[in-house]
Amino acid sequence: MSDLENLRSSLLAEIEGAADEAAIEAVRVSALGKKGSVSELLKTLGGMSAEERQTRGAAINALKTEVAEAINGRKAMLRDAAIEARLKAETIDISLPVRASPAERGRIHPISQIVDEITAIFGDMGFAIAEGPDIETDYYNFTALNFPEGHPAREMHDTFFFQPDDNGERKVLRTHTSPVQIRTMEAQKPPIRIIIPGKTYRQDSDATHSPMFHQVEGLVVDRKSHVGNMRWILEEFCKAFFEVDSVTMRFRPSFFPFTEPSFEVDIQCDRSGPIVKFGEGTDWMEILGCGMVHPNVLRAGGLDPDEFQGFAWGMGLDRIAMLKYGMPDLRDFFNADVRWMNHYGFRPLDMPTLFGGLSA
Ligand code: 2U9
Repeated sequence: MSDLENLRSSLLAEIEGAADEAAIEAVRVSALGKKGSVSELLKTLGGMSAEERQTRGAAINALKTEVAEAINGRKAMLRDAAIEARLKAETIDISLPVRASPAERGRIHPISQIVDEITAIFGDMGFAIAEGPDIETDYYNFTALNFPEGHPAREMHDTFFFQPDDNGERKVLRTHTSPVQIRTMEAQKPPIRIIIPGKTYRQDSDATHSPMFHQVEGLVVDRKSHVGNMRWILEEFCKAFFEVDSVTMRFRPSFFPFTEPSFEVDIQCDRSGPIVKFGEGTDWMEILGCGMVHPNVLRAGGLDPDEFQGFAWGMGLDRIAMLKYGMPDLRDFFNADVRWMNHYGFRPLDMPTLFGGLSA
């Protein structure tokens, strides 16, 4: 085989074997570059006789053309293959969402979560939700609830008063959700089973008190409702709410103008560790107040106390949320800090239910 044929077959083999664009470029430089094997051969033409140049020159030029074409062909093939591979690797699924949907990114505030949990528990026991205005009359907030004019308990509520209107009536920001029970008794006949979650207002502010806070109250009115029914309902509620199999509760005598007898209720717990554990331990923690609805309050709701009797209870939601979810400062609840919400908030699609779990 002549030297040209040798060079041709070795260059064509190298071209064929070049695996990527960098390799084929290296072959091009080694053959057709300034000091490439084919270029060096072309340089020898100058020293040849005219006759030799005609045959040898034509052969070298033919080799150069063939090698250049083979290189270009291989280069184009490798470029197409590289584009093909990149397209495959960079495939985009355009059906995927660009960013997480609001339902995945948003968070439910712990207070809303607690309201949803309590609603699920009492809803399961046949209670309805009742609501009423945040701005109340003095009558619904105090008088109808058996707070006599000038009674010291009115002062204990640290009420926010509005300026008197043209009739001299002074509206208030409701200090409890209890006016809603009066409005419900006026509007519907017993049996009544309602819970009233909502915002309430008192002039008080520190790490555990906020001027706007949240309560849930409950009311049952029927012909024969009694303290035993109340105790059972509150025990069932506490077991479900604190997600434990049993609770021990203590009913201490107390005083509220709107109930008689009245009780403050403690739940047994273990406060020795960093978080309070319910359903075990030797400590007590007050969680709610309750009592049998005072006859004057039934009368204010348009009901005859000789015919109907009822019981009611009230609970501060903010403190209960702090206890259940280990949040140390109440003021964070109302700071609208997204980082706090991301940490303590709940996923919107994890709705609290008794069968699926309240807070799991
Ligand atoms: C009507 C009749 C009776 C609601 C009740 C309590 C006891 C009670 C406090 C708990 C902590 C308020 O948030 S708190 O400071 N509430 O102890 N509430 S009985 O009794 C009613 C309500 C309406 C017509």
